[in-house]
Amino acid sequence: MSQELYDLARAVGLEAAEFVRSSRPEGRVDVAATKSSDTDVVTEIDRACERLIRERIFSARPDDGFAGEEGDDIVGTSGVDWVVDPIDGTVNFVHGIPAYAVSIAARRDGTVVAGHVVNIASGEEHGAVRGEGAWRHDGDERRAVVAPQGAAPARGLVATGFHYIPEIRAKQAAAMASFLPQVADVRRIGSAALDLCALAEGHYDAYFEQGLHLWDHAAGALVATESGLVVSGLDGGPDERMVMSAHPAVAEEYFGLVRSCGF
Ligand code: LIP
Repeated sequence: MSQELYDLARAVGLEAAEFVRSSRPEGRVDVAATKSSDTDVVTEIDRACERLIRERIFSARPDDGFAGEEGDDIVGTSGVDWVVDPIDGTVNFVHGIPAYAVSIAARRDGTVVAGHVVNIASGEEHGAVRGEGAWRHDGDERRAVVAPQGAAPARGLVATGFHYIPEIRAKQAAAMASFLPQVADVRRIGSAALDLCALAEGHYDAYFEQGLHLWDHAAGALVATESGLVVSGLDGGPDERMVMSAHPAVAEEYFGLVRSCGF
Protein backbone atom coordinates (compact mmCIF):
# COMPACT_ATOMS: atom_id res chain seq x y z
CA MET A 1 0.00 0.00 0.00
CA SER A 2 2.81 2.46 0.79
CA GLN A 3 4.26 1.78 -2.66
CA GLU A 4 0.88 2.64 -4.22
CA LEU A 5 0.82 5.88 -2.27
CA TYR A 6 4.35 6.57 -3.47
CA ASP A 7 3.41 5.91 -7.09
CA LEU A 8 0.55 8.39 -6.79
CA ALA A 9 2.80 10.98 -5.08
CA ARG A 10 5.32 10.63 -7.89
CA ALA A 11 2.79 10.80 -10.73
CA VAL A 12 1.14 13.88 -9.24
CA GLY A 13 4.49 15.45 -8.31
CA LEU A 14 5.79 15.13 -11.86
CA GLU A 15 2.61 16.59 -13.34
CA ALA A 16 2.74 19.47 -10.85
CA ALA A 17 6.40 20.14 -11.63
CA GLU A 18 5.62 20.29 -15.35
CA PHE A 19 2.73 22.66 -14.63
CA VAL A 20 5.01 25.01 -12.67
CA ARG A 21 7.78 24.83 -15.29
CA SER A 22 5.40 25.69 -18.11
CA SER A 23 3.64 28.44 -16.11
CA ARG A 24 6.78 30.29 -15.02
CA PRO A 25 7.24 33.56 -16.93
CA GLU A 26 10.67 34.92 -17.85
CA GLY A 27 12.41 37.06 -15.22
CA ARG A 28 11.01 37.47 -11.74
CA VAL A 29 7.62 36.04 -10.84
CA ASP A 30 5.05 38.41 -9.31
CA VAL A 31 4.38 37.93 -5.61
CA ALA A 32 0.64 37.56 -4.96
CA ALA A 33 0.72 38.01 -1.18
CA THR A 34 2.87 37.76 1.92
CA LYS A 35 2.14 35.41 4.80
CA SER A 36 3.85 35.25 8.21
CA SER A 37 6.09 38.27 7.43
CA ASP A 38 7.02 40.54 4.49
CA THR A 39 9.65 38.04 3.35
CA ASP A 40 7.32 34.99 3.42
CA VAL A 41 5.83 35.18 -0.06
CA VAL A 42 3.38 33.25 -2.22
CA THR A 43 2.65 33.44 -5.95
CA GLU A 44 -0.49 32.57 -7.91
CA ILE A 45 1.47 29.65 -9.36
CA ASP A 46 2.03 28.17 -5.84
CA ARG A 47 -1.74 28.35 -5.30
CA ALA A 48 -2.68 26.90 -8.68
CA CYS A 49 -0.13 24.13 -8.28
CA GLU A 50 -1.58 23.15 -4.91
CA ARG A 51 -5.11 23.11 -6.40
CA LEU A 52 -3.90 20.80 -9.16
CA ILE A 53 -2.24 18.42 -6.66
CA ARG A 54 -5.33 18.43 -4.46
CA GLU A 55 -7.63 17.63 -7.40
CA ARG A 56 -5.45 14.78 -8.64
CA ILE A 57 -5.13 13.21 -5.19
CA PHE A 58 -8.84 13.47 -4.43
CA SER A 59 -9.87 12.08 -7.77
CA ALA A 60 -7.71 9.00 -7.01
CA ARG A 61 -8.40 8.79 -3.24
CA PRO A 62 -11.51 10.77 -2.24
CA ASP A 63 -11.51 9.69 1.42
CA ASP A 64 -8.00 10.88 2.30
CA GLY A 65 -7.04 13.96 4.28
CA PHE A 66 -4.92 16.81 2.92
CA ALA A 67 -2.68 19.48 4.42
CA GLY A 68 -1.03 21.84 1.97
CA GLU A 69 1.00 25.01 2.41
CA GLU A 70 -1.46 27.23 0.56
CA GLY A 71 -4.93 25.99 1.48
CA ASP A 72 -7.27 24.78 4.19
CA ASP A 73 -6.66 21.37 5.69
CA ILE A 74 -9.13 18.60 4.86
CA VAL A 75 -9.74 15.86 7.39
CA GLY A 76 -10.22 12.47 5.75
CA THR A 77 -11.72 9.18 6.87
CA SER A 78 -9.32 6.65 5.33
CA GLY A 79 -6.42 7.03 7.80
CA VAL A 80 -4.21 8.37 4.97
CA ASP A 81 -3.45 12.04 4.62
CA TRP A 82 -1.21 14.02 2.28
CA VAL A 83 1.26 16.70 3.28
CA VAL A 84 2.08 18.90 0.33
CA ASP A 85 4.33 21.82 -0.48
CA PRO A 86 3.44 22.86 -4.04
CA ILE A 87 6.65 24.91 -4.36
CA ASP A 88 9.22 24.48 -1.61
CA GLY A 89 11.65 27.31 -2.21
CA THR A 90 9.16 29.93 -3.38
CA VAL A 91 11.70 32.75 -2.97
CA ASN A 92 14.07 30.92 -5.35
CA PHE A 93 11.15 30.39 -7.73
CA VAL A 94 10.32 34.11 -7.66
CA HIS A 95 13.95 35.08 -8.35
CA GLY A 96 14.66 32.36 -10.92
CA ILE A 97 17.24 30.53 -8.80
CA PRO A 98 16.96 26.88 -9.92
CA ALA A 99 16.36 25.29 -6.50
CA TYR A 100 12.63 24.87 -5.88
CA ALA A 101 10.68 21.66 -5.57
CA VAL A 102 7.32 19.95 -5.42
CA SER A 103 7.24 17.96 -2.18
CA ILE A 104 4.49 15.38 -1.59
CA ALA A 105 4.31 13.04 1.40
CA ALA A 106 1.67 10.49 2.37
CA ARG A 107 1.04 9.66 6.01
CA ARG A 108 -0.77 6.66 7.40
CA ASP A 109 -2.22 7.15 10.90
CA GLY A 110 0.04 10.17 11.30
CA THR A 111 3.30 8.48 10.20
CA VAL A 112 4.95 9.54 6.95
CA VAL A 113 5.15 6.37 4.84
CA ALA A 114 5.99 7.70 1.37
CA GLY A 115 7.63 10.86 0.07
CA HIS A 116 8.60 12.29 -3.29
CA VAL A 117 10.60 15.45 -4.01
CA VAL A 118 11.24 16.79 -7.50
CA ASN A 119 13.44 19.78 -8.25
CA ILE A 120 11.19 21.63 -10.67
CA ALA A 121 14.02 23.45 -12.43
CA SER A 122 16.39 20.49 -12.95
CA GLY A 123 13.93 17.57 -12.90
CA GLU A 124 16.04 15.70 -10.31
CA GLU A 125 13.79 13.39 -8.31
CA HIS A 126 14.19 11.66 -4.95
CA GLY A 127 11.79 9.35 -3.20
CA ALA A 128 11.42 7.00 -0.27
CA VAL A 129 9.00 4.49 1.19
CA ARG A 130 9.25 3.78 4.92
CA GLY A 131 11.15 0.53 5.50
CA GLU A 132 12.08 0.19 1.82
CA GLY A 133 14.86 2.71 1.33
CA ALA A 134 15.47 5.95 -0.50
CA TRP A 135 16.32 6.40 -4.14
CA ARG A 136 16.95 8.80 -6.96
CA HIS A 137 15.10 8.36 -10.24
CA ASP A 138 17.10 8.42 -13.45
CA GLY A 139 14.35 8.18 -16.08
CA ASP A 140 12.81 4.72 -15.71
CA GLU A 141 15.68 3.51 -13.51
CA ARG A 142 15.96 4.16 -9.82
CA ARG A 143 19.24 4.16 -7.92
CA ALA A 144 19.32 3.48 -4.17
CA VAL A 145 20.55 6.42 -2.11
CA VAL A 146 22.70 5.42 0.87
CA ALA A 147 24.05 8.40 2.79
CA PRO A 148 27.84 8.37 3.26
CA GLN A 149 29.38 9.18 6.63
CA GLY A 150 29.74 12.95 6.84
CA ALA A 151 32.81 14.83 8.09
CA ALA A 152 32.96 16.00 11.70
CA PRO A 153 32.00 19.66 12.34
CA ALA A 154 35.51 21.14 12.00
CA ARG A 155 35.53 20.00 8.34
CA GLY A 156 31.78 19.92 7.87
CA LEU A 157 29.68 21.73 5.26
CA VAL A 158 26.32 22.40 6.90
CA ALA A 159 23.09 23.38 5.18
CA THR A 160 20.59 25.53 7.02
CA GLY A 161 17.85 28.12 6.56
CA PHE A 162 16.52 31.16 8.34
CA HIS A 163 13.14 31.91 9.82
CA TYR A 164 10.78 34.47 8.24
CA ILE A 165 9.93 36.19 11.56
CA PRO A 166 12.40 39.06 12.23
CA GLU A 167 12.69 38.50 16.02
CA ILE A 168 13.52 34.82 15.51
CA ARG A 169 15.96 35.73 12.74
CA ALA A 170 17.80 38.03 15.13
CA LYS A 171 18.21 35.15 17.59
CA GLN A 172 19.37 32.86 14.75
CA ALA A 173 21.92 35.45 13.64
CA ALA A 174 23.40 35.53 17.15
CA ALA A 175 23.51 31.72 17.31
CA MET A 176 25.08 31.59 13.83
CA ALA A 177 27.87 33.92 14.95
CA SER A 178 28.99 31.25 17.38
CA PHE A 179 28.18 28.27 15.09
CA LEU A 180 29.96 29.42 11.91
CA PRO A 181 33.53 29.50 13.29
CA GLN A 182 33.10 25.89 14.47
CA VAL A 183 32.31 24.34 11.05
CA ALA A 184 33.98 24.47 7.64
CA ASP A 185 31.15 26.46 6.08
CA VAL A 186 27.40 26.94 5.84
CA ARG A 187 25.03 26.88 2.83
CA ARG A 188 21.55 28.42 2.66
CA ILE A 189 19.99 27.07 -0.53
CA GLY A 190 16.36 27.97 0.31
CA SER A 191 14.48 24.68 0.05
CA ALA A 192 14.35 22.33 3.02
CA ALA A 193 13.08 19.48 0.82
CA LEU A 194 16.05 19.80 -1.54
CA ASP A 195 18.50 20.27 1.36
CA LEU A 196 17.42 16.98 2.92
CA CYS A 197 17.78 15.12 -0.41
CA ALA A 198 21.21 16.72 -0.98
CA LEU A 199 22.28 15.64 2.51
CA ALA A 200 21.17 12.07 1.73
CA GLU A 201 23.32 12.24 -1.43
CA GLY A 202 26.35 13.28 0.63
CA HIS A 203 26.64 16.86 -0.66
CA TYR A 204 26.50 18.23 2.89
CA ASP A 205 27.70 16.82 6.21
CA ALA A 206 24.70 17.99 8.24
CA TYR A 207 21.52 20.03 7.99
CA PHE A 208 19.43 21.89 10.51
CA GLU A 209 16.68 24.45 10.21
CA GLN A 210 14.35 26.15 12.63
CA GLY A 211 10.94 27.58 11.76
CA LEU A 212 9.90 24.94 9.23
CA HIS A 213 6.43 23.55 8.65
CA LEU A 214 5.67 19.89 8.14
CA TRP A 215 5.05 20.36 4.40
CA ASP A 216 8.60 21.73 3.97
CA HIS A 217 10.27 18.58 5.28
CA ALA A 218 7.83 15.61 5.44
CA ALA A 219 8.97 14.04 2.16
CA GLY A 220 12.63 15.11 2.35
CA ALA A 221 12.99 13.87 5.93
CA LEU A 222 11.75 10.42 4.87
CA VAL A 223 14.36 10.40 2.07
CA ALA A 224 17.01 11.32 4.66
CA THR A 225 15.83 8.71 7.17
CA GLU A 226 15.59 5.95 4.59
CA SER A 227 19.06 6.80 3.27
CA GLY A 228 20.40 6.00 6.76
CA LEU A 229 20.55 9.45 8.35
CA VAL A 230 19.29 10.47 11.78
CA VAL A 231 16.50 13.07 11.72
CA SER A 232 15.69 14.78 15.00
CA GLY A 233 14.21 17.82 16.66
CA LEU A 234 16.22 20.01 19.02
CA ASP A 235 15.32 17.95 22.10
CA GLY A 236 15.96 14.57 20.53
CA GLY A 237 12.34 13.78 19.67
CA PRO A 238 10.47 14.67 16.48
CA ASP A 239 9.71 18.37 16.02
CA GLU A 240 7.71 19.81 13.11
CA ARG A 241 9.31 23.26 13.41
CA MET A 242 13.00 22.35 13.97
CA VAL A 243 14.71 19.62 11.97
CA MET A 244 18.33 18.46 12.35
CA SER A 245 19.85 15.64 10.31
CA ALA A 246 23.24 13.99 9.93
CA HIS A 247 24.86 10.57 9.59
CA PRO A 248 24.62 8.55 12.85
CA ALA A 249 28.43 8.56 13.20
CA VAL A 250 28.54 12.35 13.54
CA ALA A 251 24.94 13.29 14.40
CA GLU A 252 25.45 13.85 18.12
CA GLU A 253 28.43 16.14 17.50
CA TYR A 254 26.38 18.32 15.16
CA PHE A 255 23.21 18.24 17.21
CA GLY A 256 25.15 19.09 20.39
CA LEU A 257 26.84 21.98 18.59
CA VAL A 258 23.52 23.35 17.32
CA ARG A 259 22.10 23.19 20.85
CA SER A 260 25.16 24.75 22.47
CA CYS A 261 25.08 27.70 20.08
CA GLY A 262 21.58 28.62 21.24
CA PHE A 263 19.48 27.91 18.16
C1 LIP B 1 10.95 27.36 2.50
C2 LIP B 1 11.82 26.31 3.16
C3 LIP B 1 13.22 26.86 3.30
C4 LIP B 1 13.12 27.86 4.34
C5 LIP B 1 12.26 28.94 3.86
C6 LIP B 1 10.88 28.42 3.52
P1 LIP B 1 8.64 27.65 1.16
O1 LIP B 1 9.68 26.89 2.15
O2 LIP B 1 11.84 25.09 2.62
O3 LIP B 1 14.15 25.91 3.67
O4 LIP B 1 14.39 28.30 4.71
O5 LIP B 1 12.25 29.94 4.80
O6 LIP B 1 10.14 27.99 4.63
O7 LIP B 1 8.05 28.74 1.99
O8 LIP B 1 9.39 28.16 0.01
O9 LIP B 1 7.68 26.59 0.82
